[in-house]
Amino acid sequence: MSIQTVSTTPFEGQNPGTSGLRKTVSVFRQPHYLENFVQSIFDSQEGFRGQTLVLGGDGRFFNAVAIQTILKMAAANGFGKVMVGQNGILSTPAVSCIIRKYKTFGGIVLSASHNPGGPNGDFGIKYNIGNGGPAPEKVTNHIHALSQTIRQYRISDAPDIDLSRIGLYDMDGMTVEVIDSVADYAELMQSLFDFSAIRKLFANGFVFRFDAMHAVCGPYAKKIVEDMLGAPQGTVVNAVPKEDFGGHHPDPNPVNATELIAFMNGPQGADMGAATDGDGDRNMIVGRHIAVTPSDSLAILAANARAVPGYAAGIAGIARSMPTSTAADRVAAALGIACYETPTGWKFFGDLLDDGKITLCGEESYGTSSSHIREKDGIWAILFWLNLLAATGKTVGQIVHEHWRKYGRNYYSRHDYVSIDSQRAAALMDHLRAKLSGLSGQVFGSCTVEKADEFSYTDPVDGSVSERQGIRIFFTDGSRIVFRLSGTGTVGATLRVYFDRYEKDRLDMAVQDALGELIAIASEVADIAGFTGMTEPTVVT
Ligand code: VG1
Ligand code: CO
Repeated sequence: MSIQTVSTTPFEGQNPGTSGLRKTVSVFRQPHYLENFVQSIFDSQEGFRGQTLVLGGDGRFFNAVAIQTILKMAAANGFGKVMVGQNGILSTPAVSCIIRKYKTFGGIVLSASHNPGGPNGDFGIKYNIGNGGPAPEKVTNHIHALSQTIRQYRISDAPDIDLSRIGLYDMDGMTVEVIDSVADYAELMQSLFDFSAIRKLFANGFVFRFDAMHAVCGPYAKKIVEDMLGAPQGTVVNAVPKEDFGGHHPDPNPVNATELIAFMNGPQGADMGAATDGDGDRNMIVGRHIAVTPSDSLAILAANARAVPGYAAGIAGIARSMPTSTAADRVAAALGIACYETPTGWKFFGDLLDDGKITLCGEESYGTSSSHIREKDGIWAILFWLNLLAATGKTVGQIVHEHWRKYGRNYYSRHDYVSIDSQRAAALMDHLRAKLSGLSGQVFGSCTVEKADEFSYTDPVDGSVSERQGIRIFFTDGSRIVFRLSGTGTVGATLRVYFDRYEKDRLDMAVQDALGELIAIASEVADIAGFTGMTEPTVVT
C-alpha cells in the first residue's frame, strides 16, 4: 500500500453554497471531481496531521463510494484517525455531536439534505469545523479558491474497508474507527429531555407518528422513540433508509410529506406527527388538523424552554435567519433577551452559539436547534415538542393557539419558483435592486412601503461582512416581503419569495388569503411572470 499523488485540473463552479457543495450525482461521478473538492478542503486547513476527522452521510446513492475515497485521501493527507458511522451512516446532527464530544479536528458530511437522491438525484459534501458546525464563509470561500487552482491530490491505494462491522481498522497507518451511528447522539438527547415524562406520555396511550421519509433518521428514531421512549413498534414509518429515499423528496414540509399530512387529517390521525429530512437536520411538527410553521415552532420552543430540563435555567438569546418570521422576536422581547437576525444558512449561527449570545436558533425552512450542537437538529426539535406536550398535558393545537393569543400571529408563507433560467433569475434580482430606493412611501392598495433594502450582515463576533443576502421590502404595518435566490439547488436557479404579516387579534384567517395583498405586490414589483415565465410558484409552503 502506498500514497499516490495524482495530477488533476480544476472544475468550474465548485462553489459551496448555502450548505456545502451540491451537484447532481452525474457531476460528482466525473473523474477527480470529488477528489478535487476533498483535497481543497484539506488544503484549506492547517494542523490536522495526526488528528481525528468524523465522516458519515445520509446513505444516499454514491455515499458508500465517496466514503471510501475520502478515507483513502484522509490517510494520504496525514490524518491520524477517522471516525466513520457504521455503513457510512451519520445524520448531520450526529456528526456535529460526535465532533464536539470527542473534540475532533473537524468532520465531513455527505448529503444533499432535502434534495432527491438516487443515480439521477443529487449528492453533496460539507466540511464542519472543530466546533461541530458548518465551516464559516471565510473557510468556504477559501475552499472554493483552492478548488479553482488545484493541480494534484493525494490518495492511498489501500483496499476498501468493510464499514458494516463496528471496530478499529488500519489504513496506511491511519486508524479507521467504525462507530455506532446512533449511540452518542441518543445519549445527548437523553441528557436534554425528560425521557421518563415522555415515556409516561406514550404509556398513557398518546399516539405519535414519525415519518423518517426513508432517509437517515429511521435508525435514530427507532432507537430513541420506540426502544428508549417506549412508543409502540411501528410509530416510526418509512424507517429504512434507501439510496433514493423511495423515489420521494426527503423534505419535511406539507407539500412533500403528503402521506403524513393525509394521515394526520384522516379518520385515524394521531396526537402528534413529525417528519425529518434526508440528513436529519430538518423537522416538521404536525398536530391534529394543524401543521406548525417552522417560524412559530422556534418562537414556541423559546417561549416554553424552561419546561424542558436542558433549558430549565432559561435561554441566553435567540437567532433566526432573516427571512424567518418575526414571531421569535416578540418572544425575545417578552423574555428580555436579544434576537439576532442572520443570513440564510446554519453557518451564520456558529459564532453566536460559541460566544454564548444565543441558546436557540432557527430558520423558516423547517430547521431548529440549540447550543447543544452546531447544526440544526430534526429529532431534537421533535423531542422538545414531545417533552412540552408531556410537561403541559396540552395538545399541539392548544399550544399553538395559546401562543398566538398571547403574542399575536405571524401569517407566513414561502413561494418557490424552481429551476428557472439562471440569467433571468439574476436579472430579476438586478431589476429589484435598481428599484429599491424608489419604493419607500409607495402605496399598493392598503399597504404602504416603509423602506426597502438589500440585507447585509456583519457578524457581531468576528466582524466579517456578508453582502447581498436577500432583498427586503418593509411595510408600515410591519409586514415584509423578502426575495432571494437559493444556494442549494442543482438545476438553474430557484427564486424564493417570503411573506410575513403580523396580526395581533385576527388569528383565524386562511394563510394564503391573509397574505394575498403581499403576494400580488411581490408579483408586480419584481415582475415575476415577466422574468421567470411562471404565473404560479412551483412550491408553496
Ligand atoms: C435552503 C434553506 C436554508 C437552509 C438550507 C440548507 O437554502 O432555505 O434555510 O439552511 O437550505 O438546509 P437555500 O439557499 O436553498 O434557500 V438543508 O436541510 O438542505 O442542509
Ligand atoms: Co437537511
